[in-house]
Amino acid sequence: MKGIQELISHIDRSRDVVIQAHDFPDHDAVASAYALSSLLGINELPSILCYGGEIQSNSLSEAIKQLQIPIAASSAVEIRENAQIVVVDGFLGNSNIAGLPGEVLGVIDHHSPPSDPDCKYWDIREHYGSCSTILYEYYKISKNEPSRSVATALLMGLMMDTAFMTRSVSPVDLEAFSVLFKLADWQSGARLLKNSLSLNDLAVFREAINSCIVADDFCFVPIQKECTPEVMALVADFFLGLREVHFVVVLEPERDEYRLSVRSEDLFRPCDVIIRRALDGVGAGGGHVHMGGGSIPRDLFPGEEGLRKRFLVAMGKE
Ligand SMILES: [Mn+2]
Repeated sequence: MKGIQELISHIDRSRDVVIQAHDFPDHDAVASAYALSSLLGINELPSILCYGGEIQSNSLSEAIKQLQIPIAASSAVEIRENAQIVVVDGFLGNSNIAGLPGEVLGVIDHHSPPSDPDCKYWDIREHYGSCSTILYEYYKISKNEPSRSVATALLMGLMMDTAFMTRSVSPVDLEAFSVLFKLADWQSGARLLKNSLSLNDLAVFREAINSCIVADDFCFVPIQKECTPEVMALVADFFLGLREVHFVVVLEPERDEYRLSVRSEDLFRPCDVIIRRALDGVGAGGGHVHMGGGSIPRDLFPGEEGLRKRFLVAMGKE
């Protein structure tokens, strides 16, 4: 199995190592980056942690503060031309990774890649519930124990990506859960994760409840208010919690594009496949079986009803 020693064998110690979480990162991306840099640190390899875009999740910025995770926006760190970049929880073929200077040396991810990455080291485990679980295994195989802070971050990443162990959970995720649980400060972790909404977000939920269109078990939720990806994801999860609904698309406008958050409870309608089909020619997206997302530039937007129809067709319902 791949692991930290194989990654290290590709690293040139005379050049900077940069670990990059995907743009507008989530708990899993930041935890994976943090755990990887700590493990490299144990092997006397310093690294720089960064992410593209900004952090739009309150609970994530709180977690970064509390766990003292040394990560910053890529715009705020100096990255040299000859830096070696390791991307976690997403990869360059994907539209959500900021193009940084330097060479992409490695990719560690659990999303299905559009194509095989073209770099020296890659480790993609699509059947894992979180990228944090891969990093848990890197620690295990190298016989190192994550610090309390790293374990807490990893456990939060795992819990977030699996919706508290109810989605895409594989046996290794369960193992990671039980090991990390004993090492982590889960009380603080849980408090942060369970309080990611605020009263300000109620307006978005109110609008979503008023605007949703249900056809059979497909719920389409167009909202006009701009909101963070985190709130959008929670709106999507909320509708998926309705007994009659098995597939959800939440649509939200951003400055120059529309964003989508997609959820599925049906193995025969995996989010990544349906999203790519529905957005063919107008946008980009991807994800896993149970969750995914995408974006459509404003000038290609087919209209709310046009988009809803595209999803119906993609699911073979029309
Ligand atoms: Mn992830």
